[in-house]
Amino acid sequence: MLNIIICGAPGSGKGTQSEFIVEKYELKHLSTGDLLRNEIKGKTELGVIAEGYISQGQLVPDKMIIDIIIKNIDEQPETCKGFILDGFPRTVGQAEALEEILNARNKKSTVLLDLNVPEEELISRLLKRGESSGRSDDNLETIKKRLDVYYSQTAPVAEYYKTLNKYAFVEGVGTIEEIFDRISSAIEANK
Ligand code: B4P
Repeated sequence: MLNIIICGAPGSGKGTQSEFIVEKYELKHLSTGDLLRNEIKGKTELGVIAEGYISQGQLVPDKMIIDIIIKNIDEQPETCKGFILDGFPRTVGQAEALEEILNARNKKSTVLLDLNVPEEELISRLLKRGESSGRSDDNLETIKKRLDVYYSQTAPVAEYYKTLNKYAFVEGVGTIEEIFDRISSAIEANK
């Protein structure tokens, strides 16, 4: 079973690359960003709470996200070949919880892919996406807040996976195909 974590700053291409990983390795895609946006779209109680955090560029509380992940992992059939965890874990608390959740189910994380992209490129990609995405967080002010949150709360997750010897640096600039080739090599080297 492959349980791949894809990590990186906002706009680093996590969602874009996850689609290719899903296709090649037949994994179940769990994007916490997409799951939250579905809740917001459905105007659920959880969605209303999440929207307040997301539109301010903040992370939603760990407990809320961990509950969503547990539900989605437990919903998968026995035949599931594994997961691509896109945008989760985003804090060390979430990372510790993930490892416990997987251990309790006799599963293991495979590797964390750390997509690295310079800040100017991230901002330009997200502003471009904002022209059509309709997302409340794709504007310059909120993008800057999201980057601050990433450096202070999410970057330590990569350090945590280095201590577990499950870390792969991925250069995130280039064509989508070039980056996917680097990702495939990192997965092959760690599976
Ligand atoms: P996410 O949905 O995870 O969004 P993201 O970080 O903005 O996007 P991603 O990196 O996937 O970028 P994409 O591939 O689309 O999170 C949104 C919010 O939800 C968070 O800020 C937070 O509030 C909340 N949240 C989510 N998970 C949470 C958690 N675990 N805990 C707490 N809160 C959580 O790429 C961006 C753009 O770049 C696209 O337009 C794409 O076309 C372009 N692009 C991609 N690759 C490219 C390339 N190689 N070259 C040029 N452009 C490229």
